[in-house]
Amino acid sequence: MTDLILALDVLTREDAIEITEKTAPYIDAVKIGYPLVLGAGLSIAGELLHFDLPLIADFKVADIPNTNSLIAGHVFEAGFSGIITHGFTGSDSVIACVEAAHDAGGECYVVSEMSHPGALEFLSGENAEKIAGMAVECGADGIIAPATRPERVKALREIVGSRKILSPGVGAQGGDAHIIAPLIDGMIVGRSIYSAEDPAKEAEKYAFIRR
Ligand code: OMP
Repeated sequence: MTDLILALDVLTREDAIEITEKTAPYIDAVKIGYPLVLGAGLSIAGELLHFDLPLIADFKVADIPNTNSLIAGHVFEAGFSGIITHGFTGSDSVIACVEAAHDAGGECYVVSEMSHPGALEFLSGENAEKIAGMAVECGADGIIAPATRPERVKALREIVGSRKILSPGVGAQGGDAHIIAPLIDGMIVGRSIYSAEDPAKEAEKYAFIRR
């Protein structure tokens, strides 16, 4: 069974509420980040909590430990239950996010390998494997790994064991839900759901991964 995580990268409060309301029966969590928070304000998190779904903050936090702690503090105070942080900043920065998450009873996921083509320049291969290993050592709850490269997800699974793997890249970026879902714990899908004419119907198409 794999969770379906809606990447809600819409730009207004109205669109965010409408799409979450329509898709809520078919999804397991909502991930929001800069596009929506810069458009609608951090208070959108409190509004989305009414749908009773876990909220993941995708700010890909990438700063010094103190700044990471301050950012993560805001995130968990706003009601999120998970945070996505970058890992290339090093273990002290990652630990700052992990500690803030765990203090709040939440989870921290570390970006290990990204899904877009440019990731192959820096955030892939040996670097990604080093980051995944470090994420485990730092006590992170999981990693982000690319649905666009299932063979890489398999390699990273060898490193993270039973920690969660959340994977974006299905749909608009070309990843195949049938291939990736059995390998991961959470499938992150954005545009193919929220840009669809009928987002609920589109989300329901992924019901097979949740069984
Ligand atoms: P769609 O491509 O529209 O399905 O959205 C994918 C979502 O996952 C977006 O919110 C991206 O910011 C995010 N994402 C990636 O696409 N690739 C990554 O490597 C990492 C993330 C992420 O951390 O969520």
